[in-house]
Amino acid sequence: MNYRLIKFNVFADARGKLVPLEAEKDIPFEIKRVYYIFDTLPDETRGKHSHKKLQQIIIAIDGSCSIMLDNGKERKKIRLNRPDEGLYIVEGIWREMNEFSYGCKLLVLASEHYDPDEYIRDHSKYIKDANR
Ligand code: T46
Repeated sequence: MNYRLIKFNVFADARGKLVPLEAEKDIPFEIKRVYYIFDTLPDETRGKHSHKKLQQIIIAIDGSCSIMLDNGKERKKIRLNRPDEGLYIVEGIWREMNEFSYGCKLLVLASEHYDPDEYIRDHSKYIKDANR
């Protein structure tokens, strides 16, 4: 399964902690877009799609959530619960996010601008293409 958990450098001192994220250094791609997800609900599921070329890093900067990854052959469930760790997902991986803690906030760094045509939202088509 093509994903990686990346541990970021934390600068901690008496005032608190700081994590810098630099494109093509801490983040393995040029960052073209940043978005964040908040006011999440424990019973809701987000995602349910794959991307044709988009790479992303998802960071639970507050709280936690589960992310189910599916490459058409195997599935992996990951619990994201650290603000100093990012889940790196490359293109072609189906993802579903759920089991959000109250107040969970996700910060997402993306390798491409937003393009709704770049999403694959039909799971049976995804599975068919992945096993071709
Ligand atoms: C992903 C997971 C982790 C925009 O207008 N611009 C954007 O950059 C994004 C990401 C979304 N939108 C609009 C499109 C929808 O009307 O925001 C609305 C909610 O987006 P969506 O249903 O795609 O949200 P999620 O949480 O299901 O998925 C998002 C990303 O779309 C996706 O790439 O991997 O977060």
